[in-house]
Parts: sequence; structure tokens; C-alpha cells
Amino acid sequence: MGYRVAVVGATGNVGREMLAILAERKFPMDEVAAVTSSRSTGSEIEVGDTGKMIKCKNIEHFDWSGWDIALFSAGSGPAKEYAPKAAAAGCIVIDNSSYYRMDPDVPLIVPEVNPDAIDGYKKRNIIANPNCSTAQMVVALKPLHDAAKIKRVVVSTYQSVSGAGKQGMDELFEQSRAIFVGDPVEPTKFTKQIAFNVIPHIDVFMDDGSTKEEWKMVVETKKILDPKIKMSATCVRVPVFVGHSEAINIEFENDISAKEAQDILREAPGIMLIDKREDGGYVTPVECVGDGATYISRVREDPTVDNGLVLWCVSDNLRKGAALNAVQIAELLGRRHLQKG
Ligand code: 11C
Repeated sequence: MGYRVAVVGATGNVGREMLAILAERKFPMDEVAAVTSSRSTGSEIEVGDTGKMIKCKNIEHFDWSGWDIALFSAGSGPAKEYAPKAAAAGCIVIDNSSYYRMDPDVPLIVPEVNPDAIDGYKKRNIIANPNCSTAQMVVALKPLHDAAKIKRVVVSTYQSVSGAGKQGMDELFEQSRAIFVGDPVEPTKFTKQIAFNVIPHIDVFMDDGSTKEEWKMVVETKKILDPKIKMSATCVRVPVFVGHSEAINIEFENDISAKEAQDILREAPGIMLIDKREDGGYVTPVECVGDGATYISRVREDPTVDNGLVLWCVSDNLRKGAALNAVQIAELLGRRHLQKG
């Protein structure tokens, strides 16, 4: 017997990936539902590339009883309104929005990093999925933290436009076309021109001058990995369709060489090390699209601090950063608590 799984926000970038990954990984399902806003209700959507078409159901009238797991990727508003309703009906919610992440009664899970924390889901029947830029970074940091204890991290991100949804992707495409044909460029989704440009601004500004994306990376890393880690982040939008990249400077309590770090990362779960120290011997975002791994390249020592390393980290933000991590949480939940399938 398998699970009954609802994918909420099924027509969005991440929702579609959730359906695809459930099928790819053969998640044991008796039934899958696509749940959407009234705008998409009644339209049909394919489950990955299986050829199986399902009709979108309206979230406003969806009966959550009898559904085992709901993967939500519909933003904070629907998460706030509907996740408690699903949870109250006995359906365990795995939410990809930021709404519940810092709730002390909601575990924030990256299965390679803090699987044991999932046991706390029973308090609210809700589990949170981290921000995409946090997820890939903590996968990279965890084995190094275990080996030499991280004291401080400085990260600069290069985040693709798909992090801002389909509208973000359309805007990069449209602006690139407009520039080639000499049409005027009018930013709508982003605050400045994104084509042939970079924008050091993701999400809203906070009082201290950081952006909420930067704040999320800091507080989520502390919750998932270790509250003692000091961290500073600068998050930048770049004209890449899919795949977030990060340059990460790490300061450790104990000595660790680049060679030792490479050996550890090579064996670590969820990581692919591509680090040849030659032309092309590193990974770029276009090579990661459609893949679930967190790729690490350019591991080297940082001689400007004691016990310092620098590395380059790239992952498909719609996969490990969102849909794949959510499905991995569902698998973990199944193994530890539900045992169906
Ligand atoms: C971006 N990281 O690239 C964001 C998207 O808190 O889940 C995901 C925002 C979030 O714009």
C-alpha cells in the first residue's frame, strides 16, 4: 500500500518538479493530487514525463482527510491559510515557503544534515523545507563542520532567476530579446534590468541593511546546522535561468587542509566533487540543471585566516533547493514514521 500525496502549487516551477521527482524516485503512491488556486482549477497537468495527466483541484474546496502527505509550494499566504487545515485533518505538510521555517515547533529539514530533527513534526504536523540557497550550502558545510567545527562563514551567492518563479524566467528571456532587437527594457519582477546585469537584492530589505534572503540564509543555517556558527551573506541575482552558485569562505576551529576537505566532500552524501584545478575542471550552473546533487569545486585554503577554506558550490535550485529536498523529507518521514509502501 502506498501514500496519497497532494502537491499544492502544482503548476508552478517547483510544483512541477515535485510531481516529476515523485515519479522519478518511484515514491510509493496510491494517488497523487495536483492542488492549485482557482485560476488553474480544472486544467490538466502531467506527472513528470510519465504521460499520466491529472486534473488540478481547487485548494479552497479540497478535502484533506485521507491524504497522507501534502507537499506545499504555493508561497506563504496559502501555507498560512491551508497548511493548518491539512495538518488538522491528519495530512502531514511539507512546506516550501518561508512561513513556518523559524517556528520552534516546526522542524526545518535537510535530510543529509539534520534527519533526526524530523521527529519534532508531531507538534504541528508541519515540516519546513529551507530556502534554496540555504539547502545547498548546508549540504556542503555539514561534513566539514563534523570534521573541523565551523566558526564563521562568509557567503556570496549568484542566484538564478527561477528562484523568483516563472515570472522571473520570463523577464530574463523577454529582456534579453528586447536588448537584441533594440526594444525598451522595463523591469517588472526585478527592481532593475536583469538581462546582461547582476542585482545585489533578493527579497525585501531589513532594518540592518541586509535583505531577507541574506537573513534567511543566516537564521536557517543556524537552525539546521549549528546556532553557534557566525555568518554573513550577500545574495545576488544573476542572469542564469536555473542553478544557484555560491562562493563560500569558511573559518574552522580546528585545522583542515584543502586535500582533507576534498577527501571528506568526495564521500559525503548528496555531494559531487568536481575539482580539477585546470581549465573547465569546475562546475557551472548549466551543468547542474535537472540534477539532484550539490556540486563542489575550487576547494582551496584561505591563508588570510587561521584554518580557512574557500569553495564554490552549485546546485539546481528547483531540485535540491526545493522539490527534491521536499521529496527526500517525505521519504525520510515514510522510513521513520509512516512505514507504508
Ligand atoms: C530566490 N531563494 O532565489 C529565493 C527563492 O524563501 O523559499 C526561494 C525563497 C524562499 O529568489
